[in-house]
Amino acid sequence: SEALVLVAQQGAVRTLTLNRPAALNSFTSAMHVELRNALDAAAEDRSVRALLLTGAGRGFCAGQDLNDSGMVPDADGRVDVGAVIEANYKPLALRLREMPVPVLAMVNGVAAGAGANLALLCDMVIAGRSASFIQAFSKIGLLPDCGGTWLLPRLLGRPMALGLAMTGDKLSAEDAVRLGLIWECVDDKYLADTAMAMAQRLAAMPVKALVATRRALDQASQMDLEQALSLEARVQRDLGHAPDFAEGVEAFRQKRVPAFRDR
Ligand code: T3D
Repeated sequence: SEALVLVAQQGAVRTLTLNRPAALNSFTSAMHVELRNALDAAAEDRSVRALLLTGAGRGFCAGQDLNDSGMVPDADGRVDVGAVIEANYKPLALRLREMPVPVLAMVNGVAAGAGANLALLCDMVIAGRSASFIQAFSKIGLLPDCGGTWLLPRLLGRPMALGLAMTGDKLSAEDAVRLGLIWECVDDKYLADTAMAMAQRLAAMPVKALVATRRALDQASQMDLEQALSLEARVQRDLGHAPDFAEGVEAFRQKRVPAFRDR
């Protein structure tokens, strides 16, 4: 049977493509397993220096597949949605935030429910003009999962976060840029080239420092200034001892392009 997650590599950029286009790449348990395995393989492979996440066909990801067998009611006649979150969405979200390389979402179409928050968990999001983001959860009596409750108020502030989560209204890619929710929106025909160019650009950068930056930003958001300054000193000390820093400074002095290798 065909892979539910397609894996490809161009240079140092690993591309993972959710591949259930007939159901807008919504998540089954089987697709979760394949995505976890693909993320683990990318994390372990030193030749990978950036990750690009996208969807096959006209959608990015429509969240949980509402027809998947995991959705079948238990003996009490109730669906254990919490178990699905613990088993599948929580490990996915943590894996994405702990990837040892920058992670870029290329949102090629609708991103709904957990699919929207999957994109927003990534380090950068580039969307096609026809793409959209929908916090679909409220319409079926759930709350935003896959990190939504944590991400949305941080990214948008409480008013927009709650408004989008309560209404489940569709947010266009252009509005998502305007709100600062995503990095960029480009015409659909330029999406693949634009996203790959950005992924290649990140892959050529000091990846170890980029990942340390992601981690420090998230940690500092829970700190006061003094704690954040101490965190910066601690992380900067480590980065300053890493070969990439020596290479960056030497390349600057020699007026040449640096060759970064750390990961
Ligand atoms: O266990 C748990 O539930 C816990 C996890 C929860 C996390 C979640 O993600 S909850 C939210 C689940 N997602 C949704 O509620 C979104 C449902 N989908 C939609 O609202 C719409 O499909 C979209 C707005 C995303 C797109 O609309 P549109 O008109 O462009 O496409 P469509 O015609 O609705 O969908 C195309 C096909 O994909 C269609 O199949 P068909 O009729 O051609 O055979 C549709 O049924 C299928 N599809 C879309 N989303 C899902 C889906 N099939 C299963 N599950 C889906 N989520």
